[in-house]
Amino acid sequence: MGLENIGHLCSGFLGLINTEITKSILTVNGSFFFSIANHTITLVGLDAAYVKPVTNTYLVISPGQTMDVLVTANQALGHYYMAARQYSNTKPDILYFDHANATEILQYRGNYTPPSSPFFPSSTLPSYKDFIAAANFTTRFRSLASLEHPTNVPQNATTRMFIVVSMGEFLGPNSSCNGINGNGSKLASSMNNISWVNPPIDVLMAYYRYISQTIRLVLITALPMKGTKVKVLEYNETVEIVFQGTNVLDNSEAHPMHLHGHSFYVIGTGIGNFDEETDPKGYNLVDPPLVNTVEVPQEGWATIRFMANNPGVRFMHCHYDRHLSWGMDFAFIVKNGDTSGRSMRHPLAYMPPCTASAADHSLRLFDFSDEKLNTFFRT
Ligand SMILES: [Cu+2]
Repeated sequence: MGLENIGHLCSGFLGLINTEITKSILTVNGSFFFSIANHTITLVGLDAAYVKPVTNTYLVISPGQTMDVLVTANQALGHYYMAARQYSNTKPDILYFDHANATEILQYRGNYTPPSSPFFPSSTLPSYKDFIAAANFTTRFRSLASLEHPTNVPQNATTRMFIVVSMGEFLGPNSSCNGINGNGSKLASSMNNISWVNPPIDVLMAYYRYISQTIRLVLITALPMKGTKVKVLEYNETVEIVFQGTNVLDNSEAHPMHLHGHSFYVIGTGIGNFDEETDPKGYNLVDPPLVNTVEVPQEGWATIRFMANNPGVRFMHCHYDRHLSWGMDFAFIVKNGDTSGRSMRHPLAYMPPCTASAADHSLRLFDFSDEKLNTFFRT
């Protein structure tokens, strides 16, 4: 934050980054509401791309997201709190999270007697569980889509993926964990039931040496499989991903999905199970926001599209640290284009030999074709 000495009627620029500092699980590794007492704020950028201005009395920001916000100092000379508090998008009965407010003071320049205590945005900072307030803000994002800043939304997709993002558990009868049901289990996260395991060598070197067969994935259950799975994309493929949240283990929450190396358009989002017949009819292919993190809503879905034009290994993961470390991750390998400027560099000729076994180099490819939509939610 940086509005501690602003002139009257001046406009200030505020860059907000949710850095998801991990103090402990369920404390500050979360989404946040933000508001400034007596002032409106105008969102003009998301993840370094312009959006049509959104003026509001508060905002909500997910882990990993960045926002550019304008504030005009048009109130009486004084001191005003800028305050943030957690937006807890878990079940209503989960209350053991950090309820502290993070604050700084917006302080006007000039000759005046400051109040004994700054004003606090009591009426505009939403409450911790205000799902409606969060949705009312995030559903207003639109790209600028002007002549100077046009959009380039893929109108069709050459690769379609349906990815279920879910919580789960690993059973461990000999574990020292009490587990979520007292059964010694450990919490897990997964994407299409695969809980990511960091490979013993880097994925790019594995790609240069070995690629094995496509596999079919099992349906989503509370017991994911551990694995290191990647999806290989041709250069310039247009990719569509539908992310579907679940209520497995009665544990639905939002997941801010983040892609390395590419921005993507968020063309649709909704609550409940994605309907492949009706939901695509509501896609925004004109001015969707261009971002690198999208929050898949609690018990809902989100659809993104992007062009795979940045060769390399591109990690995709939930930006909640705990979900990332529990396995809600996978990687794309974007293949080279037709020129050296559109290609990864070759590995160095004098790269030291890898000591991992050949089996460790074997990566398997996602195949989403057998997924059944109606199995993802508990009944
Ligand atoms: Cu997550």
